[in-house]
Amino acid sequence: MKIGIVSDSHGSYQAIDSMLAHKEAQGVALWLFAGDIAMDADYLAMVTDKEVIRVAGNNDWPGGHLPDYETADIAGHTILLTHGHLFGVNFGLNNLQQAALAVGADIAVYGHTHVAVQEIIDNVLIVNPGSVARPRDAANGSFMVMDLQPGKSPLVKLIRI
Ligand SMILES: [Mn+2]
Repeated sequence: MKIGIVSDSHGSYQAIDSMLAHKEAQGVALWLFAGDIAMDADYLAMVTDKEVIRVAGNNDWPGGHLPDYETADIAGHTILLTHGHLFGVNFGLNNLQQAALAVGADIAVYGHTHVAVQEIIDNVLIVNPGSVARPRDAANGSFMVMDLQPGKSPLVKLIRI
């Protein structure tokens, strides 16, 4: 199953449109939105007609209607989705990795830093798709697609829009 992962669009529907127009976004069956901001996730769900699993970012406070964490069981894998600020991701990924283990997740997805990351720490795959609108690691925004198959390691691709 091909899933899309996006974060930190910060109000740019244009960035979301550019992402959706990319050939790598074709065939995505489900989206994960790692926060900042909630209305953008609503927009993504509206224009794609796909399920968008979403969490709140630090800029969705106060008044956000979204949870701080979600877990999703997809194609034999368990994913912990969270924005990351509550786990201090600017200072390291250990807290996030521990949280994933605590909920039985083999994959953790976060955002917040606007820097794309793909790393395996003690059997937990940790990914950050970067920011689709305000990247801090390159000139162009980014998102990820992940192919999930039962019993196989996830295949992750970082895409620049
Ligand atoms: Mn943030």
